[in-house]
Amino acid sequence: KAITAMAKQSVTLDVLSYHASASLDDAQRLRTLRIPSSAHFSLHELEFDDIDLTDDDTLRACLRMFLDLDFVERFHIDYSVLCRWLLSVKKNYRNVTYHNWRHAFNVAQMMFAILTETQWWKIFGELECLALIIGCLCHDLDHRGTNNSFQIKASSPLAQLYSTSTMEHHHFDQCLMILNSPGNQILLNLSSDDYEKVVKVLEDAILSTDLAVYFSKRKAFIELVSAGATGAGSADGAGGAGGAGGAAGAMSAWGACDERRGLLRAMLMTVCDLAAITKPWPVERRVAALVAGEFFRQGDLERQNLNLTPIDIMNRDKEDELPAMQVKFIDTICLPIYEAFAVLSPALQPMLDRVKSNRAHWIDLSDND
Ligand code: 5BB
Ligand code: ZN
Repeated sequence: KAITAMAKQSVTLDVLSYHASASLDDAQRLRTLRIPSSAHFSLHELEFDDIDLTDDDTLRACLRMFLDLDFVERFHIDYSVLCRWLLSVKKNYRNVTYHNWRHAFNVAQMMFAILTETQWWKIFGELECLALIIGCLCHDLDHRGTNNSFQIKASSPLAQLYSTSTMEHHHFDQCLMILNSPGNQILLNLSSDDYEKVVKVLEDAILSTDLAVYFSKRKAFIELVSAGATGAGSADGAGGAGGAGGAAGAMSAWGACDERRGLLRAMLMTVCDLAAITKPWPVERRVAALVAGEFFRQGDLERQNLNLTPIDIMNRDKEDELPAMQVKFIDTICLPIYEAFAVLSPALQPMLDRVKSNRAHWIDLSDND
């Protein structure tokens, strides 16, 4: 539906006007906290679980990631500003069941673990790594627990502003607003050239978390991965002695080409966003219940407010079918991408193994009733 320029402007103002920065006092308190090592928080582990961390711990863990990736030194980030920015990011997540601060934190931890355990941080370089970590922390900002199709069906102001990737555009807007808020400007000391590069990679990264974008890029990505595995993309890896050398050689083909590296970054965002499916079974079972809770709440809203019958995944009456839905989710969305990533790095094979073992658990649960 087309709307007039003036109506669009008023929608824009309406959507973009709300923004809350964290207080200086809270930032000063965080600034004085001791920051334990990454090992203390298990930040390098692919099977990381945030369950035992307090909210303060999650903030300290984020500071640890920024320090260990050398962002604070390299980009001359004012530590007090970083503390305030982190608190503002956290504050701009809502108390929804799944798409909350904890989810964003877990996605960032997974990005940190993958970048460090595969050594891919060398392929992306500091600037893109900074954008990826900021992107993970901000990729679901101000999520309302409802998806893009709900925004369209409810003709929400957000849907009037953006007709595709509705929520993802909003997450990016929120991200930029916080980055531009006085006292929160962690990118202030970058050259204008570097600033523009980070923001472009950041936009790409956040928009890539739309499942529709993932589907549009997946085929090209998987083809490139298989081509590399059979030698077509590994001409520069010819001198590599042994498997590890060959793998590093094959990866340098991704690093050398802007387009391929962009594709890798986009797929990496999805891999981190969906990583709950790669966690040990007790974690996966717990998180799946949170996802289901949020879906069911959207279904309730559709019934109450829009007078619609929700689709099965959002219909509380179909709760029994949850295990079967998870199997379908794994087969159609998850397995192909984690298979490709296990080919790219043997360090990521454990993620694929756990997707398969979680699949067996969900099959078990769907059979036995
Ligand atoms: C996913 C795409 N969606 C538009 C329609 C439903 N499907 S699904 O059939 O693959 C599906 C996925 C059905 C049920 C699901 O959860 C029931 C508890 C899920 C599912 N989605 N399960 C999960 O464990 C997770 Br994690 C997710 C991801 C939820 C966020 C969706 C955003 C995707 C961004 C790439
Ligand atoms: Zn997400």
